[in-house]
Amino acid sequence: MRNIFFFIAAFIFLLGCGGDNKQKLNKLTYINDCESLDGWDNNNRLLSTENFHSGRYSNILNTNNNYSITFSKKYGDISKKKLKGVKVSCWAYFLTNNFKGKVLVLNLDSAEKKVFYNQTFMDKFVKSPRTWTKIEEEIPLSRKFGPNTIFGFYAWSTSDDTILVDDLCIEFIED
Ligand SMILES: [Ca+2]
Repeated sequence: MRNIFFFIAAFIFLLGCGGDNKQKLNKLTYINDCESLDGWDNNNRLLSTENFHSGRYSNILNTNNNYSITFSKKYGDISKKKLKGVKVSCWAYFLTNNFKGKVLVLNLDSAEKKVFYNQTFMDKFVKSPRTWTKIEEEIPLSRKFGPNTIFGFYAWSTSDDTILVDDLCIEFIED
């Protein structure tokens, strides 16, 4: 019976960010539930054990810690195909009624310059404080990028109010 539960858990994990897109069954989805930060930049990131969406940890954003754990990976190490878009998501927990000033950032850099930047504003999604809310946006990419382009993804706070984020996910959608 235990094996069945493991199989179901593994299958749910493979589905990625949620939904039924076949793309999520390959290695184009990167998720961090804040339980293990191996492979993600975790410089001085604050973790909360008091409130979380999954497991036992979430990531605290406040005045002194403006950035969440950060995904950073070279395009050539993600896919050899042209991308038609990227879906970013996380779960967020606001402690106050001020929903402004918190964003998910998708940032693409080449060696020479910034090549693409998108902010997903959390206040479009959050309806009430002290409840976990899913923040999600599919960002179309119309141009081609070189294999050395770095895809960066993180949550960013530009206001003083403390929030928690958990289950950060970035999914690459091939053309
Ligand atoms: Ca978690």
